[in-house]
Amino acid sequence: MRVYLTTPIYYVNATPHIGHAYTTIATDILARHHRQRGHETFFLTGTDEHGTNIPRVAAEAGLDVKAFVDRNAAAFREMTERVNASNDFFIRTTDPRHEAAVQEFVQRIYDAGEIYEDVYAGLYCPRCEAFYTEAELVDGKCPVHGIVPEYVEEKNWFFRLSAYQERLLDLYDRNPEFVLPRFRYNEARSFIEQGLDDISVSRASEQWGVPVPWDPGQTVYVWVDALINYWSALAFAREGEDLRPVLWPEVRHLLAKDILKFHCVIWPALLLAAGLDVPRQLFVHGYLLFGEQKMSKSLGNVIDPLDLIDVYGADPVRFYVVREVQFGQDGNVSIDGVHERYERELGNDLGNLVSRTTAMIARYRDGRLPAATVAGAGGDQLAGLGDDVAQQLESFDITGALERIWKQVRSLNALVEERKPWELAKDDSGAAALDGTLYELADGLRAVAVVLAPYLPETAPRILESLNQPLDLSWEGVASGKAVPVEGIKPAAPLFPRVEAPSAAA
Ligand code: ME8
Repeated sequence: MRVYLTTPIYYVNATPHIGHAYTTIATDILARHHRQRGHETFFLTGTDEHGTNIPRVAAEAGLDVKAFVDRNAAAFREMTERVNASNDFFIRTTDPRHEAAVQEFVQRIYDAGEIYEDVYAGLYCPRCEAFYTEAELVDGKCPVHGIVPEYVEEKNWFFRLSAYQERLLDLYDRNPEFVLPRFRYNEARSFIEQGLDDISVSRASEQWGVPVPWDPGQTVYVWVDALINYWSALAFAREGEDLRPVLWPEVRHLLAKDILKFHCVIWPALLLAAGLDVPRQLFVHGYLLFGEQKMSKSLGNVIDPLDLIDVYGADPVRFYVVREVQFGQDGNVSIDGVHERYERELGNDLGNLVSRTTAMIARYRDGRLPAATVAGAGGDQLAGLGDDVAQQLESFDITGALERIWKQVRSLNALVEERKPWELAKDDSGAAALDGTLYELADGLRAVAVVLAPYLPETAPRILESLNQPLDLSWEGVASGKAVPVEGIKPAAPLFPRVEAPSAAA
């Protein structure tokens, strides 16, 4: 199986906030999971650096445009690294190789007769880099940014999007899982069904962009330029190799609902026009809200993921965002919430279980984990875990899969309470039951570490280390009885040490 996963490429008009980190983290969890299962996996993220807004914001910052985009692209790259994303490449749309690919792509569509010249007159939100009709505005303002759009009138090149309605509807009807979740599929499909207008794919007044190859006085509309990254990157992401024949169209795009129309409607149409295959699948997630509002730089209500990572580390932040908000829905996030889950779930449920298990093996068995001799009284504790999680992650249910794993953590904790190893340790009659119980706990934790590794890539190896188990994260490990007999297990240091509560730290 081949899996090519993408995040949107983020605008460098601002610096990253936790909403950007969110999509990157979710995509990373899927990429790590697929690699674990031996699937050929490629994970792409990057930055969107053209558009009418960028020169303006650069000027406000008193910087040359190129210096400005370099600085902010570096901030996104840093965010990507700090959340511990395992991306295979980081694309920047100012990369000359991407720019050349954009020209080649639009030329194909032009040669196919799907682009024509006309006059554009209408409303444009420079923050969205999108055109709006009067009907789409809220109180005359952009529905996303709440700013009054600009009236634009210029000669543009237009793409015959309207001609793709039937083909798009057909695509949706043949692939009921083309867009997930289902309500987003319905949203995209009904948008297409309402009828599509041709779209402007060039700007006459903007120099900061990729020149239209047959009319170099104009630049390619930033959204067309940006979408093409998913295709262009494959040509040069790996030195000396063209991955396009290998990985296209095995692509799964992840994005939030703000950019559904561009990805679920315009992008497949552009691909069809260029004679290319449409993406395999798209997953549209919701918004992280802060104080019930969409977090965004322009609204000024953002959480900086790096500040949180400084305090809690990357794993707890990764864990929090996908656990707190059902992936696909909107949900509130807060700094107190991060702290609460850090203490209660990571510290108590998981961290203490590792501490207790290793401490009991050290104390009652002198650090020795015997081979599995006693079948657990409760049957196979781990039955179904691997299959359930794999199935949920295949349908992008990142939150559901994590809950399934947490159920396992809770049942291991329940096992300790039920079997009471400290009582079994009182005399020899309990020796076999104690061996069996300690084995089940260690083996269960080992399997949990493997299945959790995509979510907690730093913590998982530490769990295996504390149990002196091989650092093998392959999927086969998500099953019972794979813990190997070892010696020298010591009481583990806390995985999630105490952190000052945010109010105290502030
Ligand atoms: O739209 N909650 O870039 P962008 C959840 N350059 N996700 C959020 C979020 C929030 N509050 N805020 C941002 C662009 N995101 C274009 C994309 S792709 C060819 C071009 C995430 O910087 C989410 O993935 O505005 C959303 O779709 C994306 O950042 C928008 O990033």
